Amino acid sequence: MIEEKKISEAIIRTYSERLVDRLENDVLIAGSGPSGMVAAYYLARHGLKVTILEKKLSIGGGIWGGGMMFNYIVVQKEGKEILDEVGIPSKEIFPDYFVADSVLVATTLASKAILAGAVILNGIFLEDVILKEGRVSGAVINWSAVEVAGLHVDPLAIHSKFTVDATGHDAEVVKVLQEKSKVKLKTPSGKMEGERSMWADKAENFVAANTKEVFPGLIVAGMAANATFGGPRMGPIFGGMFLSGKRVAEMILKELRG
Ligand code: 48H
Repeated sequence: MIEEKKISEAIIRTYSERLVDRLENDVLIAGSGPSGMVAAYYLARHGLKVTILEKKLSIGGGIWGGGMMFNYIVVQKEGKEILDEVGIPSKEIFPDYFVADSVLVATTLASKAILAGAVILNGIFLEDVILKEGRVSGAVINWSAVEVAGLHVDPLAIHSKFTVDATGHDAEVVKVLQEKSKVKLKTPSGKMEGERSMWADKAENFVAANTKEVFPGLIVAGMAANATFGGPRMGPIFGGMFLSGKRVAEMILKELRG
């Protein structure tokens, strides 16, 4: 006979144990868009303890909508190599313009990251960072539902060796760090430079090149890198997002593993 309280206990106990386990991380990634999930996949595959915080209930960020809800994304050769590696088929429509089904991209990247060992905590958002002795050392978190309801509920906090801002156009982690702590960022002006209008070719090169530590302990990835360092947008071409995620993993693995 199925007992209701056992269903509840199974969920509560398992989730609570996982949450306690995730109080300490090698890497915390805010945002489960393409850059965050690719970073999580490569980091977890190399044995690092990685947790993604995702504000929404659904993973994937801007992947699902493709371009204007035509649910395909475009990647170039370097991006296609990452799709190949995780087993997502793509089709070359013009030389070096490959299309992939955006629903398959979102679901496969999530599945690969989780199966590699990453944990996604959805419905939870990073509302602030832990800033100690000049280094971002973790995240202040809360239920997204608390924010939506406008409730006054104090947050909890979790530690990490590195935090990644993969929150997309809004660069929410960099923004909160700048607004609250008035720190000097490693950008030309020392502040967030802001995203520029579309120039796809320049933007795609810009994103990987500017996936870097913007403040001790805090790395920017994906559109958050362009927003932080003043790069243009690129529209629904995602190779740069994937390469940015891979670059995050390479940088952190070098730091932590040498
Ligand atoms: C937890 C949060 C928080 C928070 C937001 O926007 P994303 O898909 O991010 P990227 O940078 O990996 O990919 C960008 C791409 O999707 C895109 O928008 C492109 C290529 N645009 C080009 C153009 O010209 O428009 O995903 C970010 C994720 C989302 O799922 C948010 O819900 C989540 O981050 N998020 N999660 N804590 N504070 N803020």
